[in-house]
Amino acid sequence: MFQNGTDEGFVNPEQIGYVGFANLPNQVHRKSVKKGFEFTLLVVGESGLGKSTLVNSLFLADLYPERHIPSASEKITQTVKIDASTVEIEERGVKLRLTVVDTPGFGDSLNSEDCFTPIIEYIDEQFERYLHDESGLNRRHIIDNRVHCCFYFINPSSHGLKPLDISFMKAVHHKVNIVPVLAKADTLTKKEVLNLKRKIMDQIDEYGINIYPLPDCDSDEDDDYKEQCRQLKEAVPFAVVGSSESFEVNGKKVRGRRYPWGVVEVENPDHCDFIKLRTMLITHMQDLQEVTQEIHYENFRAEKLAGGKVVKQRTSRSGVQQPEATDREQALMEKEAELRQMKEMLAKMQAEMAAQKTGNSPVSNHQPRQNGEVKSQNV
Ligand SMILES: Nc1nc2c(ncn2[C@@H]2O[C@H](COP(=O)(O)OP(=O)(O)OP(=O)(O)O)[C@@H](O)[C@H]2O)c(=O)[nH]1
Ligand SMILES: [Mg+2]
Repeated sequence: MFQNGTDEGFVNPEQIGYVGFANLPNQVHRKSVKKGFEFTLLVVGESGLGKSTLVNSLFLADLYPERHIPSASEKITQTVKIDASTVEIEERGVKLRLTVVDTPGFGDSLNSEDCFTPIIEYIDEQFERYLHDESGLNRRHIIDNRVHCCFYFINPSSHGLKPLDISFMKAVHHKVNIVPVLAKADTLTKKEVLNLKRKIMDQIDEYGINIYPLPDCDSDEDDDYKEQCRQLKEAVPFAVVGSSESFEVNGKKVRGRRYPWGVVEVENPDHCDFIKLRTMLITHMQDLQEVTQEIHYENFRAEKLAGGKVVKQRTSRSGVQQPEATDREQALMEKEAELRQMKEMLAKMQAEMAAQKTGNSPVSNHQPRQNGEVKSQNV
């Protein structure tokens, strides 16, 4: 049997045929369940690493079993533009509006940073639109298209991260939750996967790249959940295999890749981390949304309020700490406090004047004014 996994005994917590987001109500209160979840996933990386194939295997094809699945002859073609597809799905009464944003892979162009500029612009545009809608009148029905998670695909045939991988991740790590993915894991042996994973994590540390930190689970969670969290953390970067074809293995139809020596099964946790990646996304969907709102969006908003001036970026959540106020926000808050004080003073003075006219003072701590003069305040 072809084995390429990194951890044995990982149990898919969901039933076959379900994506698993029906468990989301456990993560949030009822109001958002009624409204439904909005989630956007972005896939980025070098060209030909299997991004389009993976997102198709991950959600889109699975969600519509009755939908036409392309045969080998109509395979996924090279992605040439940023392509967002949205599906609205309902599982056991829970609604999810899922947008998958597929991007053209980085090519071999000399000025490679050019190829990721449109992706960064896309992320910023979604923040911009949200900020605009949030400051508008109809704030109840804002559609959240902000990018909540970015799968970054790493080439399995390089000996770790390339300079382009590092510069892309550093350019966006304060804008989006990065989840690194080791592409085409079927091209590596089990030992090679482990070594490459270690190397990539070392480089992520060394270059100060902030990837999405999978949250720790509470001590009162059950042991199975704790074990699942541990295995998910250990699997980063997730070594994945994608395929748009299905084969029959032991009488069961499975999505996979056929080799002369056997079939690599996409959804077999012993073969790759595909199921772990999907479980991670579902289990931490709520957290990914919160980090997007509290850190990445706040960074964007702070920078906007500072008039484009670069402000100190927050890259992680520390407890319940509120985002740092920028100089401009601070100045605004001080002005507001000043204004409030002046209004109070004015009201007090008017009350005193009225009391003097009627000859009785309503203010117990009334102080006689010098020369009976009231200075006008410039509010
Ligand atoms: N061995 C192997 N091949 C894969 C895997 N996933 C996809 N492929 C193949 O790799 C080729 C490129 O796949 P795509 O999904 O188009 O790659 P992409 O990253 O979307 O490429 P661009 O759109 O150019 O960025 C296709 O021939 C796929 O069949 C995988 O996990 N393992
Ligand atoms: Mg593609």
